[in-house]
Amino acid sequence: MDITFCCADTNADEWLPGLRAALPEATITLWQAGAPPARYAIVWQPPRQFFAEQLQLRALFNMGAGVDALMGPHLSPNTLVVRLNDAGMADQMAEYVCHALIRHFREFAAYDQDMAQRQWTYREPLPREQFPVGVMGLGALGERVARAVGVFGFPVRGWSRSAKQITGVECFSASEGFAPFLRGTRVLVNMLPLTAETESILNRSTLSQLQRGAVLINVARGRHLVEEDLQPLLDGGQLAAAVLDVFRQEPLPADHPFWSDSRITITPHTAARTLFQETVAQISGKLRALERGEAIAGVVDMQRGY
Ligand code: NDP
Ligand code: OXD
Repeated sequence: MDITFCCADTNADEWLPGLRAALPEATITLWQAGAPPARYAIVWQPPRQFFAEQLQLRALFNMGAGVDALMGPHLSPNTLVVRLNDAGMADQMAEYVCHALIRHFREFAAYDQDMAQRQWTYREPLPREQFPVGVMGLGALGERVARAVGVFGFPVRGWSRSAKQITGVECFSASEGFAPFLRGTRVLVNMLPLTAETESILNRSTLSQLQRGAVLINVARGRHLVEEDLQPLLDGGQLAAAVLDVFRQEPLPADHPFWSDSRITITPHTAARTLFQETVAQISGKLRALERGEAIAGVVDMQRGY
């Protein structure tokens, strides 16, 4: 089994020994331009030249959950694209979203300001029924997030492409379910994959349908949000705050207006990181299953784009 490894922003000195230890029967090499064609690849945002040269791949393993950076006509139709399924990311997403939600609900930003001025100020508890949380995307990560939010007693709603039943979550689906889902949501969490259907789905029109004083938590992809629509919605009070982990341009440019807006919390695409042990175990297990001719989870449907 020959495997080429081509992962941007990834420490190959750590990953290659880990993968070789998990797959001693394989030959695993760091991809470089002109390398011979391999049967399998492990990638994260590979350059176009990689696709131009690696034309005989049986399967391409993405080192993340989102495959948007891989999609396009450069992919051979004979290559399976396999994404990470959870691999330790669902718990991280649940932590991130619950933190952002509770920080807003319990007004911790206001307490930070009070503390800076040595002020001892009580704030009245807010009724949690007034903070229904809506999770867009109920897949490997979104379902975990929805369940985690439910533990704190917030009303939870979810929206997905196909109809779902999840205990404790009011589920909506497809385009006809979108408007009722938005209407009853105050805290909107985006956990969708980026596809032709979901690009720019967070915009003036959709965000205006949320309950007034809404909060946006975008932990999926920057291209889901029409960035220029955000600050006018905050100015008008339709949105009270936004917590953004992902941006159209990453790193977020130093002169971007979001940096200086105290209503917007920015983190550097870190909501759920690819974890070494879980990822090595998942990819090596799937590679072996494929070699045995077994079906594996996480194969991307190229028509749907996720
Ligand atoms: P999944 O593929 O498991 O789940 C995707 C969910 O979105 C499914 O419920 C799917 O519906 C739903 N969906 C897709 N298209 C539509 C649509 N047009 N309308 C309504 N619902 C739709 O993905 P994951 O949960 O594993 O990951 C989600 C995304 O999170 C990734 O694609 C990635 O972009 C992002 N991510 C961000 C990270 C970060 O650190 N910020 C880290 C990891 C991932 P159905 O169930 O019916 O198919
Ligand atoms: C992913 C990511 O898609 O880290 O896994 O964004």
